[in-house]
Amino acid sequence: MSEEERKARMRLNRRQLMGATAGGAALAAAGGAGLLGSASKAQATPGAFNLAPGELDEYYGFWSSGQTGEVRILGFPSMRELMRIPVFNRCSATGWGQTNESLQVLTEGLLPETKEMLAKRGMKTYDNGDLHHPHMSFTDGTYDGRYIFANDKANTRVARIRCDIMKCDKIIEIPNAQDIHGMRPQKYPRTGYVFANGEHEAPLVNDGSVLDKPEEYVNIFTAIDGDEMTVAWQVIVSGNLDNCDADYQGKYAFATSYNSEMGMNLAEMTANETDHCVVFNIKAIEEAVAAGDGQLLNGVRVLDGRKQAESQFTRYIPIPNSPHGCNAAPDKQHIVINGKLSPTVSVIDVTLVDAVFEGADPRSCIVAEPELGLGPLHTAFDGKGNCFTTLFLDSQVAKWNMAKAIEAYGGADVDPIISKVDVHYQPGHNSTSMGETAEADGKWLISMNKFSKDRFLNTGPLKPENEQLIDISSDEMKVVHDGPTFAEPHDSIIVHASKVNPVNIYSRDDPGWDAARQQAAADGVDLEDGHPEPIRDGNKVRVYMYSIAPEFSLEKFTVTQGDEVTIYVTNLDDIDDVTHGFCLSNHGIAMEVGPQQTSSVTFTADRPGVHWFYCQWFCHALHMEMRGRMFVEPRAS
Ligand code: RUQ
Ligand code: CUA
Repeated sequence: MSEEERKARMRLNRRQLMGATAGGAALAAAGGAGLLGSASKAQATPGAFNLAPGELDEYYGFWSSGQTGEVRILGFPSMRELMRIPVFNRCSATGWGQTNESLQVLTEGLLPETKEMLAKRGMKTYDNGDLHHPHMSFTDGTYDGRYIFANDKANTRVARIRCDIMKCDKIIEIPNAQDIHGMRPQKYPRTGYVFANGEHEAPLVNDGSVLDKPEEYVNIFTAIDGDEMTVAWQVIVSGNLDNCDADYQGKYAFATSYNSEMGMNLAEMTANETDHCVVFNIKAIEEAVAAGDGQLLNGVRVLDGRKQAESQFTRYIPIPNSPHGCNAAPDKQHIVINGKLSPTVSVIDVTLVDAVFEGADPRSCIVAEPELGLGPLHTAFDGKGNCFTTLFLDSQVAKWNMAKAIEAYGGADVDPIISKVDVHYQPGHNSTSMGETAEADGKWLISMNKFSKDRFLNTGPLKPENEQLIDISSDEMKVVHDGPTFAEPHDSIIVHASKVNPVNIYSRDDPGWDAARQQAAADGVDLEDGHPEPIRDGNKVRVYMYSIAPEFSLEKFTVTQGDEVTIYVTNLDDIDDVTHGFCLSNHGIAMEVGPQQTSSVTFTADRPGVHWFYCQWFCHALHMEMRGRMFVEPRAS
């Protein structure tokens, strides 16, 4: 339809929505809140976390959900859950994992052998994921609001979320590696690379020719091109890679590595007194990749950076047994390696790493190693020279001073620990406001505790985790809020709201439904016009409709039993917050269709009869009336 016609249709629709038709003004108010003007947007009182109704948070929190497989958006510091972004999981509300558009994201990046394995099980993609680490893209050492990247430890994948629409647009499976765990974007000059740790070791060519010969197993460090979402290069390393981070110079990436023994069981894995932080020399690796060194495996250039290879790609810095977290400080100079089995954290000075690559003792870049307590897992920063380390076994967070820790390591008689606070219970990750950027602002800390035990009403044997909000604006840390969460927020980032600018309405040019656009063009249909009759193509039938609250453009359509039906719905409303849905009852079909979005879904119409479809996102006073019928004619036998 022409732009004029489209606008005319929408103007008409606005009048209806405002109550000129049945339903009345009061009912109309229940739909289309955006029409009535949004409430004034009050900013919270500085330092307050319990916001008044209508007040907006100062930060976005992007939260992992562990084995749930999604990313959650929280308002922070209020800790109100604002949105869930399905990624590796399935979502009944939005149709993620069911619409053709989401299936494309979920399937296009899978390895051929994975697709083959799943097809034998009647599946198109994995149903599950284990999403640990959501991190935003950087430009010049701080968040740039473009993307969130996240790992899937369960099925060796990395996903990207577009921050303009807050939807996942790419998922790739990482070849040659096993179980992506630690994952961080390059901080400088920009992202750039997304570094991804393969946690578990396996034969490099894992085709069954090598089984119980651990001496032939390897671990893989991967650099992904975050713009293209393709694997840029990989490096073979010794030991299991755990967490990682990048420096603020764009020269090195760092990864904690446990099990330098390459043991297969607990006793073997913890036999040695020391493990490592592996440092990756980005320039040396890029030069070797450009020169075609190493081997090409599954389309990826793989270099040998194992300890015994003594290459210029890596250095192995000895760290006390089984380090876990790896955190670059906002001073742009220090990397904190968290001891886990050792009560210490080890501080690397990035300015001393060049010398290590030139032959200096690998430990010569360690400038502090304060003993903080039992089970240090992760460290966050306030941008004022202080660090906050979770102590898993002690159920505490320790606040300590970087400069004092360095002085103490040099022999001075100073205690770097400033204070400790009890958390409930067993903290893993923690995050500070803007703390993993050069703009750390030292206002808030979140401690993501693995156990809540008695902190909330009993929910049966499975209990929520507990996140505690801690005010870090003074030396004495104050726990000010408990927040229960479902499985399992490993990690989070706290991003100032000024960095994130999502749109309210999709652009009709959005690449998200390119395939639908192409199919419609091939069928001679304009997605915005829909088509009065299903378009038949053998036993494939395509149904094109649009929606404007509170109507679908088709009140009925007819297909034949056994047809493979694809329904395209284009939401022509361009009003904030007027999302429609398409739910086909008794067919397991439901999807979200946001303002100006096109969504599609394909299924086989196997049930003769009358089947209602309806809009399942409350959109209008006449939302219940937004429905239509699919007739399935019995196949002539
Ligand atoms: S790493 S605590 Cu993925 Cu610590 Cu979860
Ligand atoms: Cu459209 Cu509810």
